[in-house]
Amino acid sequence: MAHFVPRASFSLPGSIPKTYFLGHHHSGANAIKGILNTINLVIECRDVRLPLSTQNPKLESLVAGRQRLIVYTKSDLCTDSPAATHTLRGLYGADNVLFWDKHRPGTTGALLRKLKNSARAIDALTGLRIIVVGMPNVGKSTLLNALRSAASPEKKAKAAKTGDQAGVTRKVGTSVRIVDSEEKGGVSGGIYLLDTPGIFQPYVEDGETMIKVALAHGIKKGLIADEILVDYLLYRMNHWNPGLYSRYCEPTNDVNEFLTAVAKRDGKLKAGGAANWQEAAARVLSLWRIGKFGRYVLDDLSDEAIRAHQHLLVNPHLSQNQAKKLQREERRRARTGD
Ligand SMILES: Nc1nc2c(ncn2[C@@H]2O[C@H](COP(=O)(O)OP(=O)(O)OP(=O)(O)O)[C@@H](O)[C@H]2O)c(=O)[nH]1
Ligand SMILES: [Mg+2]
Repeated sequence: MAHFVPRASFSLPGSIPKTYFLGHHHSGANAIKGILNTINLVIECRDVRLPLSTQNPKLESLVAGRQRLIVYTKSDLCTDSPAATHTLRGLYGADNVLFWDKHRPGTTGALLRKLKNSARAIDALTGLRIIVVGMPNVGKSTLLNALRSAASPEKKAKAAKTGDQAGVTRKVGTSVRIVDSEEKGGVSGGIYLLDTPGIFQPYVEDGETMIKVALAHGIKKGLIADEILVDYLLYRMNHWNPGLYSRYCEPTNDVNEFLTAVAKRDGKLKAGGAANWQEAAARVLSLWRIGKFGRYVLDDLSDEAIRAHQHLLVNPHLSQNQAKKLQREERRRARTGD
């Protein structure tokens, strides 16, 4: 077999939206702003596969100067990028960062211990009031439920609704008691957590970021066609390790060839036996989302890329007016469905 050469770059289709800032993101951001002065600690959740792309400049300015803990969620999905955790800890300081995985109770326990320490440090009669913020679908509500049931195993019912799509939580929740007050064996005043709706960024700087966020279900399904997402994933897999999909086909840069192989192997066929690319694409994406095509960080975490990202957070390419115009167009598109 000839030596396989992956594509050097991914050519972005022109149709990729650059904004997904919807009405409930706007009202959610205002609601968060309105209650921040009653809050002692901000937990900001970011998807560990997208540590930079799920850092939201809008939230950044909202919570600036507040005590903050960054929780990188879904760490079960980035085990193939071991250096990433080291880099991210280094960026913020190990004490301000935690890697969380809903399947590993130890990670929830570590977070709970941190929160109890913070509660003891402030020793307020009103307890420690925490708000959980982040981009859509990063796992905020799942984290709240996990903390609550770790602290009170007898509470079996979920306090917050969760689901693998953007926009499950629509409003700032009522505060949920995670840890009881001192007289019930907890910490002074107790620990309370407020869930919030995922807030999208006013706009993203490039189409590739939007594709990455779409892969992780951070925007509405279907906004970017599944076939485009699979093509991008194929491009990335070819750089990580083309063997990731060897059960389907030889290394290829041709998404149609890949999808045809998946369709044949996994029975995603139309009547008559032709490959159903749409169903094959959906299959590939759902397998990737459970780690079956590698558990890699999608963002570039080189020093240079991190510096460029931090620069853009402070100096965005688009003016506020240009961003607002894009948002208006996007809202109109969402309303009219075109
Ligand atoms: N693999 C994995 N999946 C997770 C983890 N945490 C959350 N999820 C999944 O991610 C999806 C989104 O979780 P939610 O808790 O609803 O996310 P959210 O941030 O509250 O989303 P919005 O309310 O839509 O903003 C769900 O399918 C969760 O099961 C994790 O640690 N690992
Ligand atoms: Mg939620």
